[in-house]
Amino acid sequence: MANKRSFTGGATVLIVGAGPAGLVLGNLLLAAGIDCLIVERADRAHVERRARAGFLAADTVRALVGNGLGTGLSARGRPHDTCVFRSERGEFALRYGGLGRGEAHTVYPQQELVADLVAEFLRRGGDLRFGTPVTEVGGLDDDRPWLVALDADGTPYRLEGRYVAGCDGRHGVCRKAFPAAAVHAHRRRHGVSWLALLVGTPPALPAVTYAVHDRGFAGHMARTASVTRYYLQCEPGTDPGTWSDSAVWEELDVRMRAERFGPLRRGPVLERAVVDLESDVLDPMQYGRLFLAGDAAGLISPSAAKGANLAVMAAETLARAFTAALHQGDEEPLARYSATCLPRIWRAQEFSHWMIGLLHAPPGGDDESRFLRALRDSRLESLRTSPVQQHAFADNYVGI
Ligand code: FAS
Repeated sequence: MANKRSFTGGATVLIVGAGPAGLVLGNLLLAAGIDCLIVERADRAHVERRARAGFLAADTVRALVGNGLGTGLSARGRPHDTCVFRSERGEFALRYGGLGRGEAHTVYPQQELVADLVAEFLRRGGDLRFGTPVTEVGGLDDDRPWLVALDADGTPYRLEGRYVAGCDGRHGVCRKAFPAAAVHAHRRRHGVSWLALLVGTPPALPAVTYAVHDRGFAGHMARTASVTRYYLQCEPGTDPGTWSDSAVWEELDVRMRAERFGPLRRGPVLERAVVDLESDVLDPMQYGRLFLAGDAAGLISPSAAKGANLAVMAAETLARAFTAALHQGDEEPLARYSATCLPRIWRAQEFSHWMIGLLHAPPGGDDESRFLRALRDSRLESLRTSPVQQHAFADNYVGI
């Protein structure tokens, strides 16, 4: 517990984490005239440079543009309405933008969105404390929850508020503040790992391209006019440093079948990291005066590009609930926060799980592996041929 000297006030809503969830929440609360502050352990440059997602769903774009947070993405975001699937059988393009709800994605790198949200939060007069790790969250059953943060020279100080919003990601301090008996964590390791690559070349292909191959999955996703995201399925536990640039391009050529469908644009690999595909969902997403949003409330595999979109959905839902409680004294939306978000989170989890089955199957020669590969190919074939499947795909791929 921090000593008396370091108590320095607080705000009505204390937000931990300056990712998409925390920043969207903070901006919406300020717009509603609710004072809040954001504490972020990393420095501003790191937060604004961290490359992650890049596909914003139509609901997310509406929420951002509708709340005055879409200037950057409206100016520099690019519409995306088609994805391509490649396998031994050939290649097909699915223009999902004309199916289902008839909506498309917007390609806009998460780090650019985060930079826009930081600038807008500060322009709205927000208090955003970078380089300020939170070490403890407490008082959740009282009416003045608090958190302990470390200032620039590591001195702990305490902040108090009416509510705490835990937007500090999967490994943050907030989800750990939930008493074990108060929450159920649904978890799944999918047994699949991806080498996540950022390369310094313009996108080689006009659309997201998913390549199914017996050597493992490969994927191509645009990010900006000069940077492209690639994924290569790899062995769990792989050291990304063992993949040289030339090894990366040779393997991408094989799995993307460049010989058959055309060359990829080679260039320097800017970033490489291994992502183990795993998912978890915390239920409920709230305990006492602490409310979780984004990855803090649940992790979703990047197989269907839902992570950042779910973060914005939860932040918008939480902002509305805080506003109802603080402006109208209506606590119902807050009480129903988890019940409002969880069905959408599970729907996204279900689709992400389906995508993992669509894109991966074990390579082995045993009966089970051959059976799972045949299932994967049949799923792909019905997506290629069945209008019902295509509409369902479009609805889930863009919708939340
Ligand atoms: P974030 O993790 O973005 O933000 C949490 C913030 O809390 C961070 O800034 C962190 O520094 C801060 N924090 C943590 N602990 C703290 C503490 N104790 N005190 C103060 N601050 C603290 N999704 C896709 O859809 N497509 C992708 O291609 C994709 N790629 C990804 C690649 C990687 C490597 C990762 C990790 C995720 C990727 N995701 C992707 C998912 C990603 O987009 C997340 O879903 C999204 O960042 C979630 O946003 P937030 O919940 O705001 O959490």
